[in-house]
Amino acid sequence: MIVTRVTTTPIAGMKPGTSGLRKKVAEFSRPHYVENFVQSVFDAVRPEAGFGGLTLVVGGDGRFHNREAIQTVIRMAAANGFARVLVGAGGILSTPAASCVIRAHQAFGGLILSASHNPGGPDGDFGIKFNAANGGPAPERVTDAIHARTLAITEYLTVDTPDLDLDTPGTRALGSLAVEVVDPVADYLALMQRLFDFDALRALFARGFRLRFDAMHAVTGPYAHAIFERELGAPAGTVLNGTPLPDFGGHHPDPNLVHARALYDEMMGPDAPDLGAASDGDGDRNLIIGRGIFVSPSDSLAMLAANARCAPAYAQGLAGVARSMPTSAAVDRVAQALGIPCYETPTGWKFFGNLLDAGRITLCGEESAGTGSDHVREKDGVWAVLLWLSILATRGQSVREIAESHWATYGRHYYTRHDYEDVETEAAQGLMEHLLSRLPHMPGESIAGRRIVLADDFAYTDPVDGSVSKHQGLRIGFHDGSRIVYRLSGTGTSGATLRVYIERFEPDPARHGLDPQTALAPLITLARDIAGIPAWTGREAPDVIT
Ligand code: VG1
Ligand code: CO
Repeated sequence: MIVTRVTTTPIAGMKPGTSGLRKKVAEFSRPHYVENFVQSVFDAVRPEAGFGGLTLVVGGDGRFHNREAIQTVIRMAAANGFARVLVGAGGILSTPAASCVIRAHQAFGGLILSASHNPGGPDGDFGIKFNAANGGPAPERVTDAIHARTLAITEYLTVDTPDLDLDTPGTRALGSLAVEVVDPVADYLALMQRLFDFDALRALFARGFRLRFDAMHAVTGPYAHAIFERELGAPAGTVLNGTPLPDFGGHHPDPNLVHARALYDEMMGPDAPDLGAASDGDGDRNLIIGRGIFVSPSDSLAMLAANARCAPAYAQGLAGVARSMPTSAAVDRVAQALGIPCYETPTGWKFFGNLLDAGRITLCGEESAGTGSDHVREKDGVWAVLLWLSILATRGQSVREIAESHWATYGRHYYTRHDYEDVETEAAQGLMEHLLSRLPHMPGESIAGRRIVLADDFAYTDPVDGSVSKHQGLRIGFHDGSRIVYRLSGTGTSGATLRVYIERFEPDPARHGLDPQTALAPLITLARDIAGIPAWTGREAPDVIT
């Protein structure tokens, strides 16, 4: 095997965002693009002794360009001296499964090829992220080093070989590199069997419980078919859109109330199943809808935390919990009642890694439909559904009953997120900068009858390693505990997306049955006015409301 050193020059714009590097497929298809980024990752993380003896995990969500990129990564892994590559058959590994495989096989790390909830296909998005030996997304220190390297790169290493067969399980040699094509589901299924009582869940389905899981033609199809239908005995047809397609069937694999509308409508309909769920492109998100009731991700996190003991893995209780800053404080109330710590981190799963590794938290989540635990180092869509199923099986109640009793106990955090997508970048930045400049004067002011008690630019000091992350979103808090947060997305690939997060606490059970848009209407108006959203963006209304 002859290693080729290919001369290259830096390509601008390779700064990983909230979750890896995401760009249009057209950009990733440019000569040297994937190679430059992958070599920069290798250069940034290479141990002093090199990659000899080490294992790299590779897989993706099956989107357009997945296979081409995997072939490139494998050649470069061989040239860079790795001993072994584990690759999911068909190039498939969901993000949580990749995390699981890295941990189960003591790999050095992994490259996950996905742009997650972003659309796919030739005109869609592609992405790459590096996960470390703990199975979790590289922390900022590492992504900064990768970015620095992309700006200084002069060459990459590869080998000249024909494409490898990625579909037939088994081990093949590429020079001194062993390429093992593995079942993408096996390790993950084994882990789920250790965490949950599969007999109890089988009994639930045997009693006629009805689940509808929309895999959105994305990566969770094979996992959902194997676990819900084959292992747990849910009837065929439980899993919808279960075959991963390179363009996700032309749909946007984002499990929200806009893109998973058909599931939502079915769950609100006359003969709705007991539980409706969906996951995103790379399988790390979860949408939870009960019969006639949508459970917001922030509420879902709180309800999972309050009921986690229903699954064997969490029967001993939780060490602590964490949520991203824009996520509602519903889980904080559960933590307080349980007498366990609750951490508030910036947006992005990488910020949970240290807390999980240190054993400070067991469960964590984000308002963007991400929930997970210490079983892997990623959020995990199928896992969240299994935990919900465990709770429903143990409590023998409906999703609605569980939600309503939760609110009666802890109070309800009305919550919504309004997204303004593909806004002109300068306009979005102008809005944020202008707002930022006004924050220092805000505390003490009253607007529309609400007194501002907090106005800041959220910064986070990691309690484990002391690292500081600044500029993580603008927060405005009011005397009654209600809150507005503004952030610019770090996962988009064109223009800017402004996210506005709005929250209000309602202690009175007589007022827990409102539509969140109604319950939050005055705050929604306030959020628009404070930031001058129409004036800056030219938009009168958000594109997506969740
Ligand atoms: C979004 C979500 C964030 C999530 C990230 C990756 O980031 O808000 O909570 O961690 O996507 O999720 P942003 O910067 O666009 O707000 V995934 O499922 O796309 O990997
Ligand atoms: Co995702």
